[in-house]
Amino acid sequence: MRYYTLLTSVFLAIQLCSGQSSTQSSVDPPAPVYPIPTQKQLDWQELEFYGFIHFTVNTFTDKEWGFGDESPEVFHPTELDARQWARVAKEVGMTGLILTAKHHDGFCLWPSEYTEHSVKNSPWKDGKGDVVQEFYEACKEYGLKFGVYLSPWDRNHPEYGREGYITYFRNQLKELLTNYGEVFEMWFDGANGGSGYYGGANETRRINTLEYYDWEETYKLIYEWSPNTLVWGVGPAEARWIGNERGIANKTNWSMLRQKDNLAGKVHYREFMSGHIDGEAWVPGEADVSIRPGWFYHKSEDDKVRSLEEMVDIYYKSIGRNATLLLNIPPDQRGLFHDNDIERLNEMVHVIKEDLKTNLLAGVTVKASNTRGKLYDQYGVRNLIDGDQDTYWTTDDGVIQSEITFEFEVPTTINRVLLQEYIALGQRIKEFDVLAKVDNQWLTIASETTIGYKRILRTENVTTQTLKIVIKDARGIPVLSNIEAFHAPRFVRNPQIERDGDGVVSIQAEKPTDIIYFTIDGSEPTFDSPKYTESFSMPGRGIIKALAHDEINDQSSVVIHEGFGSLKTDWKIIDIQGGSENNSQNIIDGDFSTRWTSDSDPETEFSITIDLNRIVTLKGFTYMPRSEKHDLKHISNFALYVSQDNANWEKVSEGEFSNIVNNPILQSVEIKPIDAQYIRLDSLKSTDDHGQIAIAELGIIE
Ligand code: FUL
Repeated sequence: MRYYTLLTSVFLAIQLCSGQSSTQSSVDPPAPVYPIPTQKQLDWQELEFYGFIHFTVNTFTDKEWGFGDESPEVFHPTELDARQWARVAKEVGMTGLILTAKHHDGFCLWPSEYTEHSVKNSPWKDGKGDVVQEFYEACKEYGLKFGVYLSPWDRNHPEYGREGYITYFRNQLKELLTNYGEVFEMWFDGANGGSGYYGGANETRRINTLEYYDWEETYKLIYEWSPNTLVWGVGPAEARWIGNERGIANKTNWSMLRQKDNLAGKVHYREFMSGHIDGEAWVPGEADVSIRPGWFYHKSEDDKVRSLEEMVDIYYKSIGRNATLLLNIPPDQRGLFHDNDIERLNEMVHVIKEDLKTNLLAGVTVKASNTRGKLYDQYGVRNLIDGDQDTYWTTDDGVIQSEITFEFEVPTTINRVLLQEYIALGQRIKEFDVLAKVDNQWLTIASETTIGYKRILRTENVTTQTLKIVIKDARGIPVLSNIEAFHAPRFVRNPQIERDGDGVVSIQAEKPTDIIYFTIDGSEPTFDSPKYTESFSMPGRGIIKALAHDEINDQSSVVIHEGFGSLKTDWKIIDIQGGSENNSQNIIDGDFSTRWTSDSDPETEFSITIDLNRIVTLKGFTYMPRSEKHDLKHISNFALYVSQDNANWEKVSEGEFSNIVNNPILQSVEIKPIDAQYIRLDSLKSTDDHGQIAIAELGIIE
């Protein structure tokens, strides 16, 4: 080793004396810090942003999970055009699309040889169509990667839960992986087992996901059929779920996972949000989220497309936190993306493009406290700003703590910092700071943990001539490929409109200097509308619309609408079965952060009866599950009864809150309008066999 060091310095000295170009280097690259990604995983990570398409019988039955007994007859898109999906995806910068070829209901969007439960028995194209084929061709035409979702759970198949289904499942996998073009990602959802049609058995079937599919063998077959396909989700997957359906990774996000533990059922899925610093396998996170509350299209959600603010946040909290973003846009009953979704997508991409438009670090003076091989360009700091992901800066062996300093020619305002590690050699950085010199003092503008493939920090505006990145701790010497900085325009966040239990409304803007304009008559607020100065009373039903305006930067938020029903102050819970009356007021206090819980064994189904204190024309009800506390269960199956006199009751709805475990959002159930004063909600089944069920709030739709 000493001999090597001596030789290296002699070589260096000769080079310096002869003024030789320092690019011909003999300094070894840094040793990898394991685990490291495969080439397939590296290529996949670079895709960054791709789309999800949830489309099947559910689109026509208005459900999130089909039971499996849907007739193929219901599948009848009138204007299905996969080229529209691909065109929109391409225009907004997506790199691929993944289609639900088969969701939990078992209906196949391609004419599978192995079942009659498919498009071939639907009226669409007289049973001669193949959505997967059309989708594949559209992806090809627009230069997008082609991906498929094949639900391991099949609520239609008679053999599900038994051996026969595994053969069926693998046959279908083979069809999808070999009959079309190359599949870039195979998506295996984790929801598996429960009630279903199962060929007419109409029963509950539970399986052990870890064992039932013999994933080892199944994966072997997949790679035989399609070696370049990246497998996502269950089994020894090459990429992982991010642990929620909100599209959000934790700030600390490792691309490693203790996969062995995971396969032994020892990892809670919440851990997926951060991965494991000591994970033995490279299993990077993919953040999936729908542009609407549900994964499938529901007309009732046309006005519930996620706000621009939320979409922008999702981008920064997924791609900006070392995850890929899989964004769902559900085609409607025509088989086309809805205009509202397209508009929001375009708005989101516009904001991101504006935010990250001009890299202010391109061409600035940059220095590092240490560079591997000293004067060699091979690992020099200019590699950080050369726009080339394949070149990197790194340090001498053993030098972890290090600093990179950027010197602007003139004082420059920044509020975004983008950093990338050269992950081919492993993910390393554990702790780093970003500092700016302001009035000759170092100001810490960010103190962070991981970087990974990409990290984008949103900071306050800071005007500085010197910016410094301080690497404080890492799993090995730092190896960074890129650093950029930007000055994003001010994005004015939506004002928050709240009404308390007494009917007092308050509206709050993000910054005290923002001016809020609002209306209460349903009209769109303009700069001529009243300015909000203090809270006001609005006990009855109504709608408030508001926008926030930043006069200095001349930027406005979007207009936010908040509809309120009548106050529930007159409501009374007159009966509660299967749980104590204590805290029952929390069910109707208008506050999602308080809750009521049922008895610990919800096998004893519970029911709640509410007196609305007046006859209303009821159009439905809402149920807000408790979303933050994970050891509490939710209602999965319900029945709703109504009455005008608390004596004669009529059942007006019965159903399932599908996917409530992974996506515990406000559940809205619409019914045929009916006059009622009393409502009774029966919980018929919970999301798990044991434990208490929590209810944050019940409401009505008038
Ligand atoms: C979930 C499924 O149960 C949903 O229906 C949806 O497909 C989502 C992407 O994954 O777990």
